[in-house]
Amino acid sequence: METNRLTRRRVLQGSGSLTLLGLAGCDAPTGQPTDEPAGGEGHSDDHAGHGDSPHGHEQVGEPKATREVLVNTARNGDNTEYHFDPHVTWVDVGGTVTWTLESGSHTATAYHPGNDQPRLVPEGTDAWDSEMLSEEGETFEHTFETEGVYHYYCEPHETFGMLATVIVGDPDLDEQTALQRVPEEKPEEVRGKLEELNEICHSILDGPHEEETTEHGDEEQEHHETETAEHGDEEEKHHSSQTTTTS
Ligand SMILES: [Cu+2]
Repeated sequence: METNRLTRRRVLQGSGSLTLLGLAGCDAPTGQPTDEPAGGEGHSDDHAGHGDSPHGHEQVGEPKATREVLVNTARNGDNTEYHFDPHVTWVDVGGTVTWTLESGSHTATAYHPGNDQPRLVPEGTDAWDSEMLSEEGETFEHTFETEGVYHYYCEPHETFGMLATVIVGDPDLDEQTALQRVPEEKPEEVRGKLEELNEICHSILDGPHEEETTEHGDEEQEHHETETAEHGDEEEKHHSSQTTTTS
């Protein structure tokens, strides 16, 4: 219990700014542009650390028949960042997601036993794997026939937190394999990202006023103050050891 809690806190901290961004974006998926133009801007300034775009969380407001996810490597000063953009995308049952490579070399690979991974996708679904996408504009698509939450990752960059999620239909999150267990054997960066993705799934599907959401918000704040420095270091280490292995 104690350990769990600690992990969870670290995890929340590690991805604090992102989570906030995600939640903020999903808070007002419909009426956000007209209501608070100035406030909105102030908000993103607060989390400038994570860069330019809001990662399209605002667009996740409803399921669609087709969705596109951009896959890229971005330079942010000395750091290299790897992204599925948006991190969480939402399609109808029977809907299709198309991944388009913008830069770098990446895969979109389901957390599925068929890909030698723990199952973080619904039971009874097939394994899918784009294999390496390395030419700009190259695409991979998958059609999702089964309602549920699907976590997936990039093969070369999983351990740097290059993970993302497809939500299909309107699943009951309490019954989703993907949200039931964060695999203990995964490194912290991966577990942290999974926790973050789970939070975003809840914020999208539970609505903004659930008790859960408020509770996490508090934890996160409290937490922010204590460990920021430590995390900063970790991040640096990460990115610099990374730079050599890519592109
Ligand atoms: Cu990648």
